[in-house]
Amino acid sequence: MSSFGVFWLLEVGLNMRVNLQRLCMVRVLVHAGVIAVLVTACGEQGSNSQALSDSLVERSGPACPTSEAPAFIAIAGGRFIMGSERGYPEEAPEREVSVGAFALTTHEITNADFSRFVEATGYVTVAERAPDPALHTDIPREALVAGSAVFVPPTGAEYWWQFVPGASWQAPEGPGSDISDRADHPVVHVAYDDVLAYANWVGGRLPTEAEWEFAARGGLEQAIYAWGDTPPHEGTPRANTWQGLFPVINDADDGYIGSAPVGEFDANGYGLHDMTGNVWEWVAAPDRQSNMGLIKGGSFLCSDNFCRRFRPSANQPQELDFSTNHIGFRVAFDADCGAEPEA
Ligand SMILES: [Ca+2]
Ligand SMILES: [Ca+2]
Repeated sequence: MSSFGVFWLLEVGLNMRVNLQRLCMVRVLVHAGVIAVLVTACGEQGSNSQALSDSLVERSGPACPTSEAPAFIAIAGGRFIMGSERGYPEEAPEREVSVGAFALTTHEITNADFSRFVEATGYVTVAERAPDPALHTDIPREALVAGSAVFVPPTGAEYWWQFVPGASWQAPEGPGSDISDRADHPVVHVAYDDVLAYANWVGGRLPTEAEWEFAARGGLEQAIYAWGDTPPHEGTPRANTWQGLFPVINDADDGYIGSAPVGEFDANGYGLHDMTGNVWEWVAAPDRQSNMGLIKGGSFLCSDNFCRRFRPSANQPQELDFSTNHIGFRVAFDADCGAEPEA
């Protein structure tokens, strides 16, 4: 499995993205007009944890919940207008799409949920696996360490995403941090294989992008947000996003600088929480060949001045073998498992 990272260097009206394929996890510094890219790690692993991962990621047959499945709600499906012509260019065109009946967990998968999975299976996430030096002879051995990307508020001209050795779902900000007081927060630092492995364990799968967007809209037709057309920051906060000037001023008017416990904000029309913000959510990737997938919903880092992708129609490309501290997921189930649609 190859691994590479994408970091966003600047977003001033447009996205300027640098694809660093085969450089894997990188640390990007922007200083005095000079961009320095430091290779720090790649994502190959030939150990038992890789074999375990492979065995848990593959699935077949209907996606029906096991006894370990978190709370979910059945959604009847239907036709809806997907996308938007009032957002970023990639959201267009608006098109009519049909979605069949399915079910979706009411919350983002939490640290407590993921802990049960790891305890039961011994699964080791992508971010926790040290790269295999034999597969990366061109990279200094000391640079091949496990870790993940963490948002670090800049104090100067440095870039705000940093590769932190040792950062993982159990240590979201790196060594010294933990999740002891975040059991009900969404799990983060999970790459695509990690979320597939968890979904398989609970009998589920990832929602398609269309299913996710249909669910996020909560029955509203072409509303800008999951609750209507009122911006998230007007009146009572409706979601955990970023208020203030990203990336330096986080007013936290919604009560949270980072992630929030799942379900802190009102559910949408289908009874689903945090389809807007808190953490981004993986949706099913059409194929694995390109190593690119999509995430939906925005996160606690999405602000009006930087990334207004906390709308149902928005999306963001994401490398499948890449993890950060603002990407999580929720799980879908098929409809033919005996659950009666409630929405
Ligand atoms: Ca917030
Ligand atoms: Ca979310």
